Amino acid sequence: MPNPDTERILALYRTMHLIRTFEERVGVEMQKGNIYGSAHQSTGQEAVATGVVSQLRKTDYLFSNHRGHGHALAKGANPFAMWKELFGRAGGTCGGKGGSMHIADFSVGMLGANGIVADGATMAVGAAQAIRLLGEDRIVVAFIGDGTINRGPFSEALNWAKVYELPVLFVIEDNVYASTTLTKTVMAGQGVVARATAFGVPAINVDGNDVIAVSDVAATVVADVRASKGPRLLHATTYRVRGHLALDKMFYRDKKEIDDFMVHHEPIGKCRRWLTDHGTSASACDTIANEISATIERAVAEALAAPQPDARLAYTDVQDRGAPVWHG
Ligand SMILES: Cc1ncc(C[n+]2csc(CCOP(=O)(O)OP(=O)(O)O)c2C)c(N)n1
Ligand SMILES: [Mg+2]
Repeated sequence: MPNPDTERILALYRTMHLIRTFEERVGVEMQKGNIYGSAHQSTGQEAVATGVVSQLRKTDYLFSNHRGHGHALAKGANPFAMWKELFGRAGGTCGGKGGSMHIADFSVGMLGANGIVADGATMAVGAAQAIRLLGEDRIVVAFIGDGTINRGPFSEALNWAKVYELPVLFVIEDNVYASTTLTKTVMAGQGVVARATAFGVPAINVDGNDVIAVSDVAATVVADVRASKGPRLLHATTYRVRGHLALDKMFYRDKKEIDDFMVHHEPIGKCRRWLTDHGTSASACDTIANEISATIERAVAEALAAPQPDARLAYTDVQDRGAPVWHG
């Protein structure tokens, strides 16, 4: 008899593949000089975005950070438009004017990546406050890096979210590094969960390399937030396989660390093992991977062939149109 969970796990497997294939191609296109600005890959971290977002509704809001491609893809952003954005082309998610660190797609609740470390946390709290004031039936999730929790706005966000018991889930995507620094060497106290608990925010650890575990734990915390029980924090431990930026040569770490992760903890292989152990054929898994490779191939080709944005649109979609006067 087929395992009742198989369809659900196959969907998680597909999303992780989409993110991995997208991110690995980012490295290739960066080397070729096709991507404007910087781009940060989330290779190795796919189970966190995939597992958490699997418990969200399209109408829920998501805030990302500088490493945001996976979050956007998991939330349903269109990879064709995302590639156009990375290449600075018309038809990109932000009209080709934002680039990797500003990908947003309001139609699926993806309210934006952003390059200012920790500001996703405070913006998420603002959105949660708006939801409360408007009486809307949705929640907010903010993906935050392990290094980011040492910035002041993170504490401010936790405090405000708890004081007003706002519908926000903070997901700490702990990939061990903050740029080139081992985060644990610059972090005081007893860790992420203890820090959240100090603010009265219930928090829980999860193996962020196990997409089924992330999805299952997220089901509980998302349900709590949805039931107006106030903010929650999920600390997902994972690993950043690539450098901080796509061009980072990673001189600050031993490559053995990466090999160890790929052999023992890598999330897509782990999920594939679950599937094949529970009756899915290897060829069915390969078909998913091949379909996704073909999609990314087409998306990249289409984006490279797309025109540059119309120069006359340079001052549209910006908050301040440049007039040197105060509009107070
Ligand atoms: C306010 C601010 N300070 C510094 C930076 C430079 N910076 C970009 S990413 C980063 C490290 C973030 O580490 P972490 O939160 O662990 O996220 P990860 O890159 O590992 O996903 C830093 C210091 C920034 N973008 N914004
Ligand atoms: Mg980190």
